Amino acid sequence: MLHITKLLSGVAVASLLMLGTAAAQTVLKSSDTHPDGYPTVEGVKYFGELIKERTAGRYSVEVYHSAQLGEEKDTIEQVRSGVIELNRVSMAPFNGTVKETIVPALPYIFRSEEHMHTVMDGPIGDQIKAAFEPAGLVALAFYDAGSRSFYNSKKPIKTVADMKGLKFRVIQSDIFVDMTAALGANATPMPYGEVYSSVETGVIDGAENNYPSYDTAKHFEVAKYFSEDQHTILPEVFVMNKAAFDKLTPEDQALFKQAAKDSVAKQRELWAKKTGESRATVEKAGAQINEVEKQGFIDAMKPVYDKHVKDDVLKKLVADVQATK
Ligand code: GTR
Repeated sequence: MLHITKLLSGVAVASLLMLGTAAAQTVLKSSDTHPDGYPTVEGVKYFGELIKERTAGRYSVEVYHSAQLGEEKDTIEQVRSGVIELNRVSMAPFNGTVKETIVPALPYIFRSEEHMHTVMDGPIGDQIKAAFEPAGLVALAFYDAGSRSFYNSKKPIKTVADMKGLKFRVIQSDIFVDMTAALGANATPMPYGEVYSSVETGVIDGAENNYPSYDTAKHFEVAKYFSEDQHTILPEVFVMNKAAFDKLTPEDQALFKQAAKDSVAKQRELWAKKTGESRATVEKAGAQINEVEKQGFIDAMKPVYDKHVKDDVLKKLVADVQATK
């Protein structure tokens, strides 16, 4: 080997070595609707660094942020069909296909972010993760997304009565449509990327989201009243195409799961920091933040539970979440 190397020029050796490395590498594609630097994007990048390091470069991840691969619903189809291997999305668009995701999407199901963590880090979270498999996906991790609240261009919402007649964009899930209707307002599900211009042109009065989304998508520029009703504390999900996951060796599968788990701690840390920063940014830019009489909102949710928590599996899950301390 040594004298063969001697026969080849330095350049040829270098390119041979590079070819060798390239052949052994698999780059997994991951999508995210958020811009570079957003906590979910950084969480997945961290996962990528961990698997690269732990597989000695055999696997790495390329994150296509800023909706480069399309709006969330389209990218869900891409990861289910294997066009991309990974995706970080909200769980709300899965409410119609993976019924267990209904539970964390229910308004006011979680008493606090700590309660959500306890539930989703435990056996209930495992049951929800397992429910993704028939949809062709392996749920690798849940990431923080804080709480979602309504914001609009017209006025502060203090009580349920203030919601009357307002038009909101909601995330694409029937639960969110029915929740908004139960509060006396109108809901239009539409892709995230259309929210800004729809509020700007008056097609809708506002939307609902957490502070980092309200900030980074610049929705505060067109809808300055942010009312903290905190209707959901729905975590994000980081998924992998099941066929791609099944192709990994059992050792690599364990390694991917561990890296995903390790990325959760990182993402939560980044999330907490970003939430505070975003709140400060929007306030500085003129957003009017107000507290809401939450009990009225909670009381109005009975029809949503009655309609969506129908079968025994969901009833038990809801009871189990409520019983979790
Ligand atoms: C964000 C979430 C995104 C997307 C967006 C939306 O909070 O992180 O994945 O679902 O909300 O409302 O469409």
